[in-house]
Amino acid sequence: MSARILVVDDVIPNVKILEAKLSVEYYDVITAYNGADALKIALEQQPDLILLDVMMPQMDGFEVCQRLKADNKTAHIPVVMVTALSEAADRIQGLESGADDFLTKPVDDMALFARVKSLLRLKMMMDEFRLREETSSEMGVISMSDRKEEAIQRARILVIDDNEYSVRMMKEIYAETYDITLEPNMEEAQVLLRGGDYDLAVISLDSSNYDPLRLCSKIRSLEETRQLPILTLVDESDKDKLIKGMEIGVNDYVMRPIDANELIVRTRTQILRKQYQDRLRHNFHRSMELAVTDSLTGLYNRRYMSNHLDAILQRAKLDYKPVCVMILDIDFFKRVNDTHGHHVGDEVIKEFSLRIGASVRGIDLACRYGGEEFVVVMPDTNLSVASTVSERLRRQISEVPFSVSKGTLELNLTCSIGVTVSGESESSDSLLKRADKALYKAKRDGRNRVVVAPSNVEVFERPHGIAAR
Ligand code: GH3
Ligand code: MG
Repeated sequence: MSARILVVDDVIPNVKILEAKLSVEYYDVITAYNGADALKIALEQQPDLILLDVMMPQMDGFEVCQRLKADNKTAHIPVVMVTALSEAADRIQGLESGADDFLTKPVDDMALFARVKSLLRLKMMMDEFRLREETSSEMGVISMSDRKEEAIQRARILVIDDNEYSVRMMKEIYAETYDITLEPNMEEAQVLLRGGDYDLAVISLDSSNYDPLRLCSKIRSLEETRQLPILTLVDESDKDKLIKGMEIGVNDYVMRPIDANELIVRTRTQILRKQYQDRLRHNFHRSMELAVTDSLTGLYNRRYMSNHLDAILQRAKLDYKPVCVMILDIDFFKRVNDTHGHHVGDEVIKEFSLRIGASVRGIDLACRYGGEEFVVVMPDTNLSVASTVSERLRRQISEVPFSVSKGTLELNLTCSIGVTVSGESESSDSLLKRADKALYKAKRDGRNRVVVAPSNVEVFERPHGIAAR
Protein backbone atom coordinates (compact mmCIF):
# COMPACT_ATOMS: atom_id res chain seq x y z
CA MET A 1 0.00 0.00 0.00
CA SER A 2 1.93 3.03 -1.20
CA ALA A 3 0.98 6.43 0.14
CA ARG A 4 2.24 9.95 0.67
CA ILE A 5 3.02 10.79 4.28
CA LEU A 6 3.74 14.25 5.65
CA VAL A 7 6.17 14.27 8.58
CA VAL A 8 6.10 17.43 10.71
CA ASP A 9 8.71 18.15 13.43
CA ASP A 10 10.85 21.17 14.29
CA VAL A 11 13.83 18.95 15.14
CA ILE A 12 15.59 18.01 11.92
CA PRO A 13 17.02 14.64 13.10
CA ASN A 14 13.54 13.53 14.20
CA VAL A 15 12.21 14.22 10.74
CA LYS A 16 15.14 12.42 9.14
CA ILE A 17 14.65 9.30 11.28
CA LEU A 18 10.97 8.99 10.41
CA GLU A 19 11.65 9.80 6.79
CA ALA A 20 14.25 7.04 6.60
CA LYS A 21 12.04 4.45 8.27
CA LEU A 22 9.05 5.21 6.06
CA SER A 23 11.06 5.42 2.83
CA VAL A 24 12.44 1.93 3.40
CA GLU A 25 8.84 0.71 3.30
CA TYR A 26 8.31 2.62 0.02
CA TYR A 27 6.16 5.35 1.41
CA ASP A 28 6.52 8.68 -0.34
CA VAL A 29 7.61 11.11 2.40
CA ILE A 30 7.23 14.88 2.41
CA THR A 31 8.40 17.05 5.30
CA ALA A 32 7.66 20.27 7.14
CA TYR A 33 9.59 21.88 10.02
CA ASN A 34 6.92 24.11 11.49
CA GLY A 35 3.15 24.32 11.86
CA ALA A 36 2.53 27.00 9.25
CA ASP A 37 4.41 25.07 6.55
CA ALA A 38 2.62 21.88 7.54
CA LEU A 39 -0.78 23.50 6.96
CA LYS A 40 0.30 24.89 3.59
CA ILE A 41 1.78 21.60 2.38
CA ALA A 42 -1.17 19.55 3.62
CA LEU A 43 -3.53 21.75 1.65
CA GLU A 44 -1.47 21.83 -1.54
CA GLN A 45 -0.17 18.28 -1.64
CA GLN A 46 -3.02 16.39 0.01
CA PRO A 47 -0.97 13.72 1.80
CA ASP A 48 -2.65 10.47 2.83
CA LEU A 49 -1.45 10.73 6.42
CA ILE A 50 0.24 13.28 8.69
CA LEU A 51 2.69 12.44 11.48
CA LEU A 52 2.60 15.52 13.63
CA ASP A 53 4.98 16.47 16.45
CA VAL A 54 3.22 18.03 19.42
CA MET A 55 5.89 20.32 20.80
CA MET A 56 6.88 22.93 18.25
CA PRO A 57 7.61 26.65 18.70
CA GLN A 58 5.05 29.21 17.47
CA MET A 59 2.25 26.86 16.53
CA ASP A 60 2.15 23.56 18.46
CA GLY A 61 0.84 20.26 17.11
CA PHE A 62 -2.54 20.58 18.81
CA GLU A 63 -3.24 23.84 17.05
CA VAL A 64 -2.03 22.50 13.69
CA CYS A 65 -4.30 19.49 14.10
CA GLN A 66 -7.26 21.65 15.04
CA ARG A 67 -6.78 23.81 11.96
CA LEU A 68 -6.39 20.80 9.67
CA LYS A 69 -9.60 19.30 10.97
CA ALA A 70 -11.45 22.61 10.70
CA ASP A 71 -10.71 22.95 6.99
CA ASN A 72 -12.92 20.88 4.67
CA LYS A 73 -10.03 20.40 2.28
CA THR A 74 -7.81 18.73 4.89
CA ALA A 75 -10.26 17.37 7.45
CA HIS A 76 -10.29 13.90 5.89
CA ILE A 77 -6.51 13.41 6.23
CA PRO A 78 -5.71 11.19 9.25
CA VAL A 79 -3.39 12.78 11.81
CA VAL A 80 -1.12 10.85 14.18
CA MET A 81 0.22 12.91 17.06
CA VAL A 82 3.84 12.18 17.88
CA THR A 83 4.65 13.11 21.44
CA ALA A 84 7.68 12.86 23.69
CA LEU A 85 5.48 12.56 26.71
CA SER A 86 3.23 9.60 27.23
CA GLU A 87 1.13 11.72 29.52
CA ALA A 88 -2.56 10.93 29.50
CA ALA A 89 -3.33 14.66 29.50
CA ASP A 90 -1.49 15.04 26.20
CA ARG A 91 -3.54 12.29 24.60
CA ILE A 92 -6.77 13.81 25.78
CA GLN A 93 -5.78 17.17 24.35
CA GLY A 94 -4.75 15.41 21.14
CA LEU A 95 -8.15 13.76 20.89
CA GLU A 96 -9.89 17.04 21.53
CA SER A 97 -7.95 18.67 18.72
CA GLY A 98 -9.15 15.90 16.39
CA ALA A 99 -6.12 13.57 16.21
CA ASP A 100 -6.79 10.08 14.90
CA ASP A 101 -4.05 8.30 16.84
CA PHE A 102 -0.91 8.73 18.92
CA LEU A 103 2.71 7.65 18.80
CA THR A 104 5.24 8.09 21.59
CA LYS A 105 8.84 9.12 21.02
CA PRO A 106 11.21 7.43 20.50
CA VAL A 107 9.01 5.95 17.81
CA ASP A 108 8.95 2.17 17.84
CA ASP A 109 8.91 0.60 14.36
CA MET A 110 6.12 -1.81 15.03
CA ALA A 111 3.92 0.92 16.48
CA LEU A 112 4.72 3.26 13.61
CA PHE A 113 3.78 0.80 10.89
CA ALA A 114 0.74 -0.54 12.73
CA ARG A 115 -0.70 3.00 13.08
CA VAL A 116 0.26 4.04 9.56
CA LYS A 117 -1.24 0.95 7.93
CA SER A 118 -4.42 0.99 9.92
CA LEU A 119 -5.14 4.64 9.24
CA LEU A 120 -4.20 4.38 5.57
CA ARG A 121 -6.62 1.49 5.14
CA LEU A 122 -9.37 3.55 6.69
CA LYS A 123 -8.58 6.52 4.48
CA MET A 124 -8.57 4.33 1.37
CA MET A 125 -12.08 3.13 2.16
CA MET A 126 -13.33 6.61 2.90
CA ASP A 127 -11.78 8.04 -0.28
CA GLU A 128 -13.36 5.32 -2.39
CA PHE A 129 -16.66 5.92 -0.68
CA ARG A 130 -16.52 9.65 -1.36
CA LEU A 131 -15.58 9.03 -4.98
CA ARG A 132 -18.46 6.65 -5.61
CA GLU A 133 -20.74 9.06 -3.84
CA GLU A 134 -19.71 11.76 -6.31
CA THR A 135 -20.09 9.51 -9.35
CA SER A 136 -23.47 8.22 -8.30
CA SER A 137 -24.84 11.63 -7.62
CA GLU A 138 -23.47 12.87 -10.96
CA MET A 139 -25.27 9.96 -12.65
CA GLY A 140 -28.39 10.69 -10.64
CA VAL A 141 -28.58 7.17 -9.29
CA ILE A 142 -28.10 6.38 -5.63
CA SER A 143 -26.71 8.53 -2.94
CA MET A 144 -25.02 6.30 -0.43
CA SER A 145 -25.26 8.56 2.55
CA ASP A 146 -28.81 9.69 1.88
CA ARG A 147 -30.17 6.21 2.19
CA LYS A 148 -31.54 6.06 5.69
CA GLU A 149 -31.87 2.29 5.85
CA GLU A 150 -28.16 2.05 5.22
CA ALA A 151 -27.25 4.36 8.07
CA ILE A 152 -24.35 3.02 10.06
CA GLN A 153 -25.73 0.85 12.81
CA ARG A 154 -24.47 0.47 16.30
CA ALA A 155 -21.31 -1.55 15.93
CA ARG A 156 -20.90 -4.97 17.53
CA ILE A 157 -17.70 -5.95 19.29
CA LEU A 158 -16.70 -9.41 20.46
CA VAL A 159 -14.17 -9.29 23.30
CA ILE A 160 -12.12 -12.42 23.87
CA ASP A 161 -10.18 -11.81 27.05
CA ASP A 162 -9.98 -13.49 30.45
CA ASN A 163 -8.31 -10.63 32.30
CA GLU A 164 -10.90 -9.35 34.75
CA TYR A 165 -9.41 -5.89 35.02
CA SER A 166 -9.35 -5.13 31.28
CA VAL A 167 -12.73 -6.75 30.73
CA ARG A 168 -14.27 -4.44 33.31
CA MET A 169 -12.54 -1.49 31.71
CA MET A 170 -13.77 -2.35 28.23
CA LYS A 171 -17.30 -2.82 29.49
CA GLU A 172 -17.18 0.69 30.85
CA ILE A 173 -15.56 2.27 27.81
CA TYR A 174 -17.60 0.48 25.16
CA ALA A 175 -21.02 0.26 26.76
CA GLU A 176 -22.24 3.66 25.65
CA THR A 177 -21.19 3.45 22.02
CA TYR A 178 -21.10 -0.22 21.06
CA ASP A 179 -22.85 -3.55 21.60
CA ILE A 180 -20.32 -5.69 23.35
CA THR A 181 -20.21 -9.45 23.83
CA LEU A 182 -17.71 -10.98 26.25
CA GLU A 183 -16.51 -14.52 25.61
CA PRO A 184 -13.36 -15.77 27.33
CA ASN A 185 -13.69 -19.26 25.84
CA MET A 186 -12.04 -19.69 22.46
CA GLU A 187 -14.27 -22.49 21.20
CA GLU A 188 -17.39 -20.54 22.08
CA ALA A 189 -15.91 -17.41 20.56
CA GLN A 190 -15.44 -19.19 17.25
CA VAL A 191 -19.06 -20.27 17.20
CA LEU A 192 -20.15 -16.70 17.93
CA LEU A 193 -17.88 -15.27 15.25
CA ARG A 194 -19.20 -17.55 12.53
CA GLY A 195 -22.76 -16.52 13.03
CA GLY A 196 -22.40 -13.19 14.70
CA ASP A 197 -21.86 -10.48 12.13
CA TYR A 198 -19.41 -8.57 14.35
CA ASP A 199 -17.61 -5.39 13.38
CA LEU A 200 -14.53 -5.98 15.52
CA ALA A 201 -12.86 -8.73 17.53
CA VAL A 202 -10.78 -7.57 20.49
CA ILE A 203 -8.46 -10.41 21.44
CA SER A 204 -6.10 -10.62 24.37
CA LEU A 205 -2.78 -12.11 23.34
CA ASP A 206 -1.81 -13.05 26.88
CA SER A 207 -4.57 -15.45 27.79
CA SER A 208 -3.72 -18.67 29.54
CA ASN A 209 -6.81 -20.62 28.55
CA TYR A 210 -6.52 -20.50 24.75
CA ASP A 211 -3.97 -19.97 22.00
CA PRO A 212 -4.77 -16.45 20.77
CA LEU A 213 -2.64 -16.67 17.64
CA ARG A 214 -4.44 -19.78 16.53
CA LEU A 215 -7.72 -17.94 16.99
CA CYS A 216 -6.45 -14.97 14.93
CA SER A 217 -5.34 -17.25 12.15
CA LYS A 218 -8.69 -19.08 12.19
CA ILE A 219 -10.49 -15.76 11.84
CA ARG A 220 -8.35 -14.85 8.84
CA SER A 221 -8.80 -18.20 7.14
CA LEU A 222 -12.58 -18.51 7.35
CA GLU A 223 -14.64 -16.92 4.59
CA GLU A 224 -17.22 -15.50 7.03
CA THR A 225 -14.66 -13.69 9.17
CA ARG A 226 -11.87 -12.92 6.74
CA GLN A 227 -12.75 -9.23 6.65
CA LEU A 228 -13.26 -8.87 10.41
CA PRO A 229 -10.81 -6.43 11.99
CA ILE A 230 -8.78 -7.77 14.90
CA LEU A 231 -7.51 -5.49 17.64
CA THR A 232 -5.21 -7.21 20.12
CA LEU A 233 -4.37 -6.40 23.72
CA VAL A 234 -0.76 -7.21 24.41
CA ASP A 235 1.69 -7.20 27.27
CA GLU A 236 4.99 -5.36 26.82
CA SER A 237 6.81 -8.65 27.41
CA ASP A 238 4.86 -10.40 24.65
CA LYS A 239 6.31 -8.57 21.67
CA ASP A 240 7.22 -11.78 19.87
CA LYS A 241 3.61 -12.89 19.92
CA LEU A 242 2.57 -9.50 18.62
CA ILE A 243 5.02 -9.69 15.72
CA LYS A 244 3.60 -13.09 14.76
CA GLY A 245 0.07 -11.73 15.17
CA MET A 246 0.77 -8.83 12.84
CA GLU A 247 2.14 -11.30 10.27
CA ILE A 248 -1.02 -13.39 10.52
CA GLY A 249 -3.16 -10.33 9.88
CA VAL A 250 -3.95 -8.67 13.19
CA ASN A 251 -4.94 -5.10 12.33
CA ASP A 252 -3.73 -3.18 15.36
CA TYR A 253 -2.86 -3.46 19.03
CA VAL A 254 -3.04 -1.68 22.37
CA MET A 255 -0.31 -2.26 24.97
CA ARG A 256 -1.11 -3.11 28.56
CA PRO A 257 -1.64 -1.33 30.89
CA ILE A 258 -4.44 -0.16 28.62
CA ASP A 259 -4.77 3.55 28.06
CA ALA A 260 -8.47 4.24 27.66
CA ASN A 261 -7.97 6.93 25.02
CA GLU A 262 -5.79 4.71 22.89
CA LEU A 263 -8.31 1.92 23.09
CA ILE A 264 -11.07 4.32 22.07
CA VAL A 265 -9.32 5.73 19.00
CA ARG A 266 -8.04 2.39 17.74
CA THR A 267 -11.41 0.75 18.19
CA ARG A 268 -13.03 3.60 16.34
CA THR A 269 -10.60 3.40 13.40
CA GLN A 270 -11.12 -0.34 12.92
CA ILE A 271 -14.88 -0.14 13.18
CA LEU A 272 -15.18 2.78 10.82
CA ARG A 273 -13.09 1.01 8.22
CA LYS A 274 -15.14 -2.18 8.51
CA GLN A 275 -18.38 -0.27 8.17
CA TYR A 276 -17.21 1.75 5.18
CA GLN A 277 -16.04 -1.45 3.57
CA ASP A 278 -19.39 -3.13 4.18
CA ARG A 279 -21.27 -0.17 2.77
CA LEU A 280 -19.09 -0.07 -0.31
CA ARG A 281 -19.74 -3.72 -0.96
CA HIS A 282 -23.45 -3.35 -0.36
CA ASN A 283 -23.67 -0.38 -2.67
CA PHE A 284 -21.64 -2.18 -5.29
CA HIS A 285 -24.27 -4.88 -5.45
CA ARG A 286 -27.01 -2.30 -5.55
CA SER A 287 -25.44 -0.35 -8.35
CA MET A 288 -24.83 -3.57 -10.26
CA GLU A 289 -28.55 -4.25 -9.95
CA LEU A 290 -29.37 -0.76 -11.12
CA ALA A 291 -27.00 -1.08 -14.03
CA VAL A 292 -28.65 -4.21 -15.41
CA THR A 293 -32.32 -3.63 -14.79
CA ASP A 294 -34.93 -1.29 -16.19
CA SER A 295 -36.21 1.09 -13.55
CA LEU A 296 -39.86 1.18 -14.66
CA THR A 297 -40.46 -2.56 -14.92
CA GLY A 298 -37.65 -4.22 -12.97
CA LEU A 299 -36.99 -6.44 -16.01
CA TYR A 300 -33.45 -6.76 -17.33
CA ASN A 301 -32.40 -3.95 -19.61
CA ARG A 302 -31.34 -4.20 -23.23
CA ARG A 303 -27.62 -3.91 -22.56
CA TYR A 304 -27.66 -6.75 -20.08
CA MET A 305 -29.77 -8.95 -22.33
CA SER A 306 -27.49 -8.42 -25.32
CA ASN A 307 -24.41 -9.36 -23.30
CA HIS A 308 -26.09 -12.29 -21.69
CA LEU A 309 -27.61 -13.67 -24.88
CA ASP A 310 -24.12 -14.16 -26.29
CA ALA A 311 -23.16 -16.21 -23.24
CA ILE A 312 -26.38 -18.25 -23.50
CA LEU A 313 -25.75 -18.96 -27.17
CA GLN A 314 -22.19 -20.07 -26.54
CA ARG A 315 -23.27 -22.45 -23.81
CA ALA A 316 -26.14 -23.76 -25.97
CA LYS A 317 -23.74 -24.47 -28.80
CA LEU A 318 -21.59 -26.65 -26.52
CA ASP A 319 -24.67 -28.53 -25.31
CA TYR A 320 -26.30 -28.80 -28.78
CA LYS A 321 -29.42 -27.19 -27.41
CA PRO A 322 -31.70 -24.71 -29.15
CA VAL A 323 -32.37 -21.21 -27.81
CA CYS A 324 -35.60 -19.40 -28.67
CA VAL A 325 -36.12 -15.67 -28.71
CA MET A 326 -39.47 -13.89 -28.58
CA ILE A 327 -39.94 -10.19 -29.36
CA LEU A 328 -43.21 -8.61 -28.24
CA ASP A 329 -44.56 -5.18 -29.06
CA ILE A 330 -47.77 -3.62 -27.77
CA ASP A 331 -50.16 -2.76 -30.61
CA PHE A 332 -51.21 0.85 -31.10
CA PHE A 333 -49.58 1.83 -27.85
CA LYS A 334 -49.21 5.42 -28.94
CA ARG A 335 -52.99 5.72 -28.75
CA VAL A 336 -52.91 4.85 -25.03
CA ASN A 337 -50.52 7.71 -24.38
CA ASP A 338 -52.40 10.09 -26.65
CA THR A 339 -55.81 9.28 -25.19
CA HIS A 340 -55.05 8.72 -21.50
CA GLY A 341 -51.67 10.32 -20.92
CA HIS A 342 -48.14 9.08 -20.40
CA HIS A 343 -48.87 8.06 -16.88
CA VAL A 344 -51.44 5.50 -17.94
CA GLY A 345 -49.02 4.39 -20.66
CA ASP A 346 -46.44 3.68 -17.96
CA GLU A 347 -48.96 1.68 -15.96
CA VAL A 348 -49.73 -0.42 -19.01
CA ILE A 349 -46.03 -1.11 -19.58
CA LYS A 350 -45.66 -2.24 -15.97
CA GLU A 351 -48.68 -4.53 -16.12
CA PHE A 352 -47.51 -5.90 -19.48
CA SER A 353 -44.14 -6.75 -17.87
CA LEU A 354 -45.84 -8.52 -14.99
CA ARG A 355 -47.80 -10.67 -17.40
CA ILE A 356 -44.63 -11.58 -19.27
CA GLY A 357 -42.92 -12.41 -15.99
CA ALA A 358 -45.83 -14.61 -14.91
CA SER A 359 -45.87 -16.71 -18.05
CA VAL A 360 -42.18 -17.50 -18.53
CA ARG A 361 -39.94 -19.93 -16.65
CA GLY A 362 -37.33 -18.98 -14.07
CA ILE A 363 -34.45 -19.63 -16.43
CA ASP A 364 -35.99 -17.55 -19.20
CA LEU A 365 -34.59 -14.06 -19.48
CA ALA A 366 -37.22 -11.34 -19.80
CA CYS A 367 -36.06 -7.87 -20.73
CA ARG A 368 -37.42 -4.50 -21.74
CA TYR A 369 -35.89 -4.00 -25.16
CA GLY A 370 -37.18 -0.53 -25.87
CA GLY A 371 -40.20 1.68 -25.05
CA GLU A 372 -43.05 -0.83 -25.43
CA GLU A 373 -41.00 -3.62 -26.89
CA PHE A 374 -39.88 -6.67 -24.91
CA VAL A 375 -37.61 -9.66 -25.48
CA VAL A 376 -37.81 -13.07 -23.83
CA VAL A 377 -34.85 -15.43 -24.26
CA MET A 378 -35.72 -19.10 -23.68
CA PRO A 379 -32.72 -21.39 -23.30
CA ASP A 380 -33.04 -25.11 -24.02
CA THR A 381 -36.37 -24.64 -25.78
CA ASN A 382 -37.47 -25.80 -29.22
CA LEU A 383 -39.52 -23.71 -31.59
CA SER A 384 -42.74 -25.61 -31.07
CA VAL A 385 -42.68 -24.99 -27.30
CA ALA A 386 -41.70 -21.35 -27.83
CA SER A 387 -44.61 -20.92 -30.25
CA THR A 388 -47.01 -22.31 -27.67
CA VAL A 389 -45.64 -20.01 -24.97
CA SER A 390 -45.91 -17.02 -27.33
CA GLU A 391 -49.45 -17.82 -28.24
CA ARG A 392 -50.47 -18.28 -24.60
CA LEU A 393 -48.93 -14.95 -23.73
CA ARG A 394 -50.63 -13.23 -26.67
CA ARG A 395 -53.98 -14.52 -25.42
CA GLN A 396 -53.27 -13.44 -21.84
CA ILE A 397 -52.70 -9.92 -23.11
CA SER A 398 -55.71 -9.71 -25.40
CA GLU A 399 -58.26 -11.58 -23.28
CA VAL A 400 -57.76 -9.87 -19.94
CA PRO A 401 -58.31 -6.08 -19.95
CA PHE A 402 -55.65 -3.85 -18.37
CA SER A 403 -56.92 -2.20 -15.23
CA VAL A 404 -55.31 1.23 -14.77
CA SER A 405 -55.78 4.51 -12.88
CA LYS A 406 -56.50 2.72 -9.60
CA GLY A 407 -59.11 0.50 -11.22
CA THR A 408 -61.15 3.37 -12.70
CA LEU A 409 -60.20 2.52 -16.26
CA GLU A 410 -60.06 -0.73 -18.22
CA LEU A 411 -58.18 -0.95 -21.48
CA ASN A 412 -58.37 -3.68 -24.08
CA LEU A 413 -54.96 -4.16 -25.58
CA THR A 414 -53.25 -6.56 -27.91
CA CYS A 415 -49.68 -7.31 -28.85
CA SER A 416 -47.76 -8.73 -31.75
CA ILE A 417 -45.05 -11.32 -31.31
CA GLY A 418 -42.18 -12.58 -33.43
CA VAL A 419 -40.51 -15.78 -32.31
CA THR A 420 -37.55 -17.73 -33.62
CA VAL A 421 -34.97 -20.36 -32.74
CA SER A 422 -31.19 -20.27 -32.95
CA GLY A 423 -29.45 -21.90 -35.89
CA GLU A 424 -26.02 -23.42 -35.87
CA SER A 425 -23.29 -21.05 -34.62
CA GLU A 426 -25.64 -18.13 -34.76
CA SER A 427 -24.78 -14.72 -33.33
CA SER A 428 -27.11 -12.89 -31.01
CA ASP A 429 -27.43 -10.10 -33.59
CA SER A 430 -28.70 -12.32 -36.34
CA LEU A 431 -31.04 -14.18 -33.98
CA LEU A 432 -32.59 -10.95 -32.73
CA LYS A 433 -32.83 -9.60 -36.27
CA ARG A 434 -34.81 -12.64 -37.41
CA ALA A 435 -37.17 -12.38 -34.44
CA ASP A 436 -37.62 -8.71 -35.23
CA LYS A 437 -38.44 -9.48 -38.85
CA ALA A 438 -41.08 -11.95 -37.67
CA LEU A 439 -42.54 -9.27 -35.40
CA TYR A 440 -42.64 -6.83 -38.29
CA LYS A 441 -44.53 -9.40 -40.35
CA ALA A 442 -47.02 -9.90 -37.49
CA LYS A 443 -47.65 -6.15 -37.46
CA ARG A 444 -47.99 -6.00 -41.22
CA ASP A 445 -50.38 -8.93 -41.27
CA GLY A 446 -52.82 -7.18 -38.98
CA ARG A 447 -51.35 -7.28 -35.42
CA ASN A 448 -52.53 -9.35 -32.42
CA ARG A 449 -50.75 -12.41 -33.76
CA VAL A 450 -47.67 -14.58 -33.43
CA VAL A 451 -45.34 -15.08 -36.36
CA VAL A 452 -42.92 -17.97 -36.09
CA ALA A 453 -39.60 -17.94 -37.96
CA PRO A 454 -37.58 -21.16 -38.13
CA SER A 455 -33.82 -20.91 -37.98
CA ASN A 456 -31.73 -19.46 -40.80
CA VAL A 457 -34.49 -19.49 -43.42
CA GLU A 458 -37.00 -16.95 -44.60
CA VAL A 459 -39.78 -15.96 -42.24
CA PHE A 460 -42.92 -18.00 -42.77
CA GLU A 461 -46.34 -18.10 -41.18
CA ARG A 462 -46.90 -19.76 -37.83
CA PRO A 463 -47.28 -23.56 -38.03
CA HIS A 464 -50.68 -25.08 -38.17
CA GLY A 465 -52.39 -25.41 -34.79
CA ILE A 466 -51.04 -22.18 -33.31
CA ALA A 467 -54.14 -20.14 -33.55
CA ALA A 468 -53.96 -16.43 -34.06
CA ARG A 469 -56.96 -14.23 -34.25
P1 GH3 B 1 -47.62 -0.42 -33.35
O1 GH3 B 1 -48.85 -1.23 -33.20
O2 GH3 B 1 -47.18 -0.29 -34.75
O3 GH3 B 1 -46.54 -0.94 -32.48
O4 GH3 B 1 -47.99 1.03 -32.88
P2 GH3 B 1 -47.54 1.78 -31.58
O5 GH3 B 1 -48.38 2.97 -31.37
O6 GH3 B 1 -47.48 0.82 -30.44
O7 GH3 B 1 -46.04 2.11 -31.93
P3 GH3 B 1 -45.26 3.46 -32.07
O8 GH3 B 1 -43.84 3.04 -32.27
O9 GH3 B 1 -45.88 4.35 -33.10
O10 GH3 B 1 -45.40 4.17 -30.69
C1 GH3 B 1 -44.82 3.71 -29.53
C2 GH3 B 1 -45.06 4.74 -28.46
O11 GH3 B 1 -44.62 4.28 -27.21
C3 GH3 B 1 -44.31 6.02 -28.72
C4 GH3 B 1 -43.67 6.37 -27.43
O12 GH3 B 1 -43.94 7.68 -27.05
C5 GH3 B 1 -44.30 5.44 -26.45
N1 GH3 B 1 -43.41 5.07 -25.37
C6 GH3 B 1 -42.16 4.58 -25.46
N2 GH3 B 1 -41.66 4.37 -24.23
C7 GH3 B 1 -42.60 4.73 -23.34
C8 GH3 B 1 -42.69 4.73 -21.90
O13 GH3 B 1 -41.76 4.36 -21.18
N3 GH3 B 1 -43.83 5.16 -21.33
C9 GH3 B 1 -44.86 5.59 -22.08
N4 GH3 B 1 -45.97 6.00 -21.45
N5 GH3 B 1 -44.81 5.60 -23.42
C10 GH3 B 1 -43.72 5.17 -24.06
MG1 MG C 1 -46.15 -0.74 -30.52
